[in-house]
Amino acid sequence: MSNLEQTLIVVKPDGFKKGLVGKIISRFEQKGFQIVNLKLFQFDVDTAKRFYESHKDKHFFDELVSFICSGKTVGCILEGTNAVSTVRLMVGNTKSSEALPGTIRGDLGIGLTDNIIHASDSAESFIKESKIIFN
Ligand code: FUP
Repeated sequence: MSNLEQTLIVVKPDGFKKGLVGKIISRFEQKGFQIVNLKLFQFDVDTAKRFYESHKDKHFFDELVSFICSGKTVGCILEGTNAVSTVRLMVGNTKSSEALPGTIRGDLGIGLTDNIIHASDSAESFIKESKIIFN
C-alpha cells in the first residue's frame, strides 16, 4: 500500500557553504520524491528558536540556534511514499561521524551540530516546521 506523505528538509549552512544543495536535492529526486516547494533563506534568531523549540531545554540549544543562523539555508518540501521515515533513513545518524556510508550525513559530513541537513521527524513536526519556513 502506498502511503503518500510530505516532509521538510533544510540544507544547513555547512551544506550550503560546501556547495551541496544540488547534490542533496538530487538524491531525493533520484529516489523518486517530488519537490513541492523550495526556498533559499537565512534564519533569524527568533525564527530559529521557534523552529528548534522542542530542544529549548537542551544544553546545545544556543549553539544550535547560533549555527543555523550562521549562513544561507535551503528549505524543501518533498512528497512521496513514506516520505517522513524514508527521508530520515536517507539522512542518517545525527552524528555525521557515526552515520552510515550511503546516507547523506555519512557521505557528505563529519559534524554533530554542523550535520549538513535537517529532516522532519514526524508528520506533526513537518506541519509545524513547514509553516515556520513557508508561512
Ligand atoms: P536529528 O533529528 O537527527 O536532526 O537530530 P536531533 O533532533 O536529535 O537534534 C537536533 C539537532 O541538534 C541536530 F541536527 C544536531 C544538534 N545536536 C547538537 O548540536 N548537539 C547534540 O548533543 C545533539 C544534537
